Amino acid sequence: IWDRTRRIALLGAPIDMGASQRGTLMGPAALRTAGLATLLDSLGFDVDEYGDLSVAEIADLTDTPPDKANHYREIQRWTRALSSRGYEIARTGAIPIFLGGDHSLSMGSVNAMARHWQERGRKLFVLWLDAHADYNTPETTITANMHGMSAAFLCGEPGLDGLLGGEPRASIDPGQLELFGTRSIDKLEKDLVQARRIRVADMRQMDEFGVGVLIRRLIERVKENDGVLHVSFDVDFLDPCVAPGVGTTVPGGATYREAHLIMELLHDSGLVGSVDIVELNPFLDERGRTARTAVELIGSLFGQQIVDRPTPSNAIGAGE
Ligand code: 6HN
Ligand code: MN
Ligand code: MN
Ligand code: MN
Repeated sequence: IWDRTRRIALLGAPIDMGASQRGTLMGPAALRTAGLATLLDSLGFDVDEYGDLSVAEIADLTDTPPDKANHYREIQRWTRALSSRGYEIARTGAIPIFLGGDHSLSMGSVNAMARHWQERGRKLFVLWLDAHADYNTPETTITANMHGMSAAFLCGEPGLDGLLGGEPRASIDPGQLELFGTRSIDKLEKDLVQARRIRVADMRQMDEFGVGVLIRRLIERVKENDGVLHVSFDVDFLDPCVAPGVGTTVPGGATYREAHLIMELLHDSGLVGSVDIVELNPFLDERGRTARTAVELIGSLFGQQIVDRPTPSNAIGAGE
């Protein structure tokens, strides 16, 4: 994809009603302040800045909200708007980066990308970099927070069926999702993840095998299926020492270097077609550290390196 596409589209989704803590609505502004567009420009991309999405004008929502889905109406407006805007942007041929905002935004962004690639006969694989599985439904949830339901919704789980209204729903198969960095999962959520046979690279696997092996395994699978990869990057994937600006910190996350290696390997694969950066909460951040770290990681994902050289010769598939 990258050989052909040197254009990136930035779309902000200032949304925080999917989470329990307010403040992620400042995420897009913080990522811009940390220099995201300038960095991408310096890496040779043309950056299309679409600004922040606004959903104020969407009315006429008549379905019955589920019992356990906080702020359903607001999230519904966002999901519909993101899905249709994301789809339009994808059609321009640029690589969309969705700037969050809490993780409920992925219900719109990933739906848009899945629809886009489906129409082109290609499967969308989704890498869910996150401390959490986000695989709850209104049935299983303990908190009723919708940012904990986005991955399940995208895999076609029932319970939020009216969310998209007239927008086409383009669910992915559970086999096209990979949870990565998981270290917090609710009881019923875990049962559902296991029943659907979702691939989970949890922190123990990261410790035992290292991120290089795990990410290369995913890359191979995407290639075998002629797929395209969407990276949904919840900044709580990172260890709280590196990324304190998050409402849902969980100890024992990815280190700075592990995260960069993941991004570097993904870059080299040439398979990444879209990205979410979510859950950054500038209200909780320490002097912009988390925003800056997130932007540095996006730099690695889009080709920033110290020395321009091909992937090391001991890499799987090198020399092909
Ligand atoms: N996130 N499993 C918890 C819940 O409320 O369902 C946490 C969800 C966190 C969501 O970090 O995007
Ligand atoms: Mn330029
Ligand atoms: Mn998440
Ligand atoms: Mn999370």
